[in-house]
Amino acid sequence: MGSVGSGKTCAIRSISDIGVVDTDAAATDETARLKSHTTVAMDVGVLHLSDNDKLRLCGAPGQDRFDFMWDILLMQCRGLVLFVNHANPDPVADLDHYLRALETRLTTQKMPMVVGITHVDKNPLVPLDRYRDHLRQHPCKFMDILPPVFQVDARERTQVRGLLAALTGLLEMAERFPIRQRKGVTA
Ligand SMILES: Nc1nc2c(ncn2[C@@H]2O[C@H](COP(=O)(O)OP(=O)(O)OP(=O)(O)O)[C@@H](O)[C@H]2O)c(=O)[nH]1
Ligand SMILES: [Mg+2]
Repeated sequence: MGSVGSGKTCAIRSISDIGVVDTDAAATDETARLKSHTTVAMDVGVLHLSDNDKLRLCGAPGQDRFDFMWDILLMQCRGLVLFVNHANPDPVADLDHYLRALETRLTTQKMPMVVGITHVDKNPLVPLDRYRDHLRQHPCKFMDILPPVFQVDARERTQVRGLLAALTGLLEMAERFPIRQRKGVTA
């Protein structure tokens, strides 16, 4: 999930071992000022981790008007990557917007999550600690631990892979260790 143009579709295209099924359509609203196409339903890709393990990758639309897809995708979701476009005018507000959207939907469950900050190359002098501070100051109930924040270029396979490796680590931890034993763990 994450803001329009943050790189959700791009990240899945960078990493998927199968041809990505996307639902990009020509942008006709204010999104057209940012880019020519936008996701209207979902992207689907697959990453093979080993002979037996694979991650199914689903990309959500960034636009609020397609938020019914967030409900559908979150129903089947095991872990979340939240993308934030660092070059947007107020990216911390973007982060907060999607956190609130998640909080209203994930009322009874925990969801492992990592945060990927994209387009840092366009705004390299602004530190990423602002996102970590915001997460620390605005914890959400669905968060089991404070989500790690990474700089990532969604066009770079190795960087997206790193992000997903962190998420699979969190998933494994959630499976192996009960919540009570992990109290106080931060990232
Ligand atoms: N300069 C720069 N460009 C990036 C980076 N990451 C992704 N991009 C580009 O940003 C654009 C992201 O577009 P999409 O992947 O369609 O964005 P999206 O998040 O799927 O957007 P919606 O589907 O509209 O919500 C692409 O043109 C990428 O090539 C980055 O770190 N730096
Ligand atoms: Mg997209």
